[in-house]
Amino acid sequence: MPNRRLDDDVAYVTGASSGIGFAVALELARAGSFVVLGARRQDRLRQAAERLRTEVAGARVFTHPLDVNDAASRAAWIAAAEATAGPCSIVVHNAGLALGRRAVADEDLREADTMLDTNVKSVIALSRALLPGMIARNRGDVVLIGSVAGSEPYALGAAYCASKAAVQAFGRALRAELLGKDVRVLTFDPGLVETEFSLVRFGGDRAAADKVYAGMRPLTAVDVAECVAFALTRPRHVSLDRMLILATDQLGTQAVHRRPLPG
Ligand code: NDP
Ligand code: 8X3
Repeated sequence: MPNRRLDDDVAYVTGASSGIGFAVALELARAGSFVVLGARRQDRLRQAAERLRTEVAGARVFTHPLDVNDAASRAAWIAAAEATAGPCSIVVHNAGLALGRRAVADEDLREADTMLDTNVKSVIALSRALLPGMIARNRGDVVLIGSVAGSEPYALGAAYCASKAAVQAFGRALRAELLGKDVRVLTFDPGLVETEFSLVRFGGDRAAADKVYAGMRPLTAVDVAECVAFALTRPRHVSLDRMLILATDQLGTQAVHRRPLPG
């Protein structure tokens, strides 16, 4: 079955200023979708839009600032997107982060709140805003970017792992609610993807971030984005409900094969 085109789709992508979110926006633009990009960093959003227009002839792109943790910002992003690009037919809940590697006994509660707000509560809030339209039109795709951390939790990451387990549970419950509607819920659980994720997790410490991927072959954002685009371009009666995407050098969260570094 050839890939379906997404020319009639309008994809709203959160966290599109870098990493997986940007790569998904690019793949969806290639498939013909109008893409709406949201994130907090305006300069990076502008660069993302420029790159999309350079790489995809005739790309339809709209950017607007978005802080997924701010109700007014979410409402303004959706209003601007609807006015410019049209109603959302694909939402990619990608904005997310981990902060620190800490034992629960040493947890920084502000960091834990930020992870749960960004990775879980904003997904519920944005779904509350966008789902009624999808249900009324009987047409839509809800893409959730979870993580292998949601099903294989690890020490020193409890709050992040809990947030991603919540994303998985949310997706399964939503899928059950929407049975009988032409609204798919597609959850992707990547393993180690080399993006700005670890730099953010370690507060900008480049050496600590690089160590996460040292000696192994991590996934790239494009690897994940291609899986998302593949799922979205299946015929509408096919729902790739859950996809675990690991680096070949990685066995879940517990074991990573690393080669000696040169020198
Ligand atoms: P990046 O740090 O490269 O991208 C994170 C994106 O989220 C950025 O665009 C950032 O934009 C955005 N973001 C963060 N907070 C907010 C906010 N409050 N409002 C709006 N946007 C926000 O990391 P990844 O691309 O790797 O991460 C994307 C998703 O993938 C996350 O949900 C992450 O948990 C998940 N994931 C990542 C894995 C990895 O190994 N990299 C593995 C499994 C899952 P800005 O700062 O401009 O707002
Ligand atoms: C990001 C992947 O294994 O660092 O979700 O938690 S991991």
